[in-house]
Amino acid sequence: MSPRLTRLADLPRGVARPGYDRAAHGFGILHLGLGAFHRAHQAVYTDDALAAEGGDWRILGANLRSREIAQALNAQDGLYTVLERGPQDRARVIGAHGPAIGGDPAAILRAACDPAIRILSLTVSEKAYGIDRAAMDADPAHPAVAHDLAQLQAPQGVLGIITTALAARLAAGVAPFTVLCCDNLPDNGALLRAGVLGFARRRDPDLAARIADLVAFPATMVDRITPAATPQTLADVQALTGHRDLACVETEPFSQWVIEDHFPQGRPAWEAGGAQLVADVRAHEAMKLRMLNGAHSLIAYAGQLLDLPHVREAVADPDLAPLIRRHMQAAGATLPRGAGLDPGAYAQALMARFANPAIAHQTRQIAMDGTEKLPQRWFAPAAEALSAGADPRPFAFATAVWLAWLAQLAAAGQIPDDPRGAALLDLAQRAGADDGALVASVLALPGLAPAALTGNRGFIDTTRDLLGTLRRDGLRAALAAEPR
Ligand code: CS2
Repeated sequence: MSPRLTRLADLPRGVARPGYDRAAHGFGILHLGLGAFHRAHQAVYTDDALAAEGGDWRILGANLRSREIAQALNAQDGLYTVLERGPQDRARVIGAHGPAIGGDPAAILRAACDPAIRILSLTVSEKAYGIDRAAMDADPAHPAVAHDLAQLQAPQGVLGIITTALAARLAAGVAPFTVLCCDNLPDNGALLRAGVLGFARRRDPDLAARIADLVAFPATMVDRITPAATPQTLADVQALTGHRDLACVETEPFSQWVIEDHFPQGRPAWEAGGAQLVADVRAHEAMKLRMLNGAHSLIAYAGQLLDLPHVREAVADPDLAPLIRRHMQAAGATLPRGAGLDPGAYAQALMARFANPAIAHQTRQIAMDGTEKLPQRWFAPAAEALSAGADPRPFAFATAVWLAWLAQLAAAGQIPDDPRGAALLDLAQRAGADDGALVASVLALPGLAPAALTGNRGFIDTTRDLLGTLRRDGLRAALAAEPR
């Protein structure tokens, strides 16, 4: 059996490795959310930054709940392999991580108070934050927020840990860390800032005021398609590196990171890895969320209905592909002009990335957590399309596909994999065969769709009619009937 990956010395020649002496660099980043995406994205940029310019910027990784990845990393001295799946698989071992924390919020809080930590970054997924996006405030109904408001000294959730750590640092005269949200949320820096301030206000208005004054929350656009690792990932990594690696990830060759350059306590030289440090990320972020992620969600639900397990099969489907392009075009048309974006070229590049034959990105995985993802992916651009006088039909179509998928699950008594799954199941079962009732009741879920959309008769009726066609004739027939 191959040895476990624990050191760099005996890796084969073709495997790239850290271009710096790991022991010579201290830790400067605490990262929450050790999922595959972080390991394939920010950690790689940090590895490049350490090689190019050094600094004490290695990453202390932590998962709030699960222990598995932290245990795997700890057994491997923090080392793991990124397998880049292109025309040829390429392996690279990342050295930026060190000891990791798994499922131990008290240890995370201690680490967050360490003066050496100057950046706290996050990829915890949309649903973990507990932010009421409509009110731009902490959501006291979110289980982690509710817990943490009651137990200020033993927080378990994102807002509680960040706020308690900042309070302790400020009280001790330690400079606050910069908070770097790397999740696919709209205006993610401002959103997390609003959540933290809302949480802090509930415990102490003075603390909230000091955080507002002193803490930076730069926004980011993050992008790298990173499917969950499978036994095949492990086997291919083992074949390339000669080592067993239980923390390896596979990803596409493409990677993009656009970061608002606001780091009062400094930052790694991420531009060495190709990151773009800019004054304002909003236009880039909207393009990515609406075109890439928006198309992804359409592909996910359509793929589930058509039995297409992977994104690459969806974009190769002659009926579906034109509507994926139509969706991207409609999303692209909502983007700000004069921001230097080229939505046409971006759409083309996306279709090529989605088609990557070496990447098996499951439609089932992307279909998760729709109520957390669709507001920024579909409903915000749909409302903007309406107010600009554009035809919102592509967004109505996507919405109808999602609702048809929900109805199909509900008919089988299955709860969708979504934080509001039980409510969705209930609404779909109550609506039964009534398309109008399903559209109206689901879109009326608080915070899901803007009033400009739910109050627009044309949009609602079009969605209802499309849902009717989808349920009566099936998605194939609906695809064929759609203008493109
Ligand atoms: C996907 C994203 O699962 C999903 O919802 O749309 O994870 C997507 O692959 C990444 O944002 C790509 O950067």
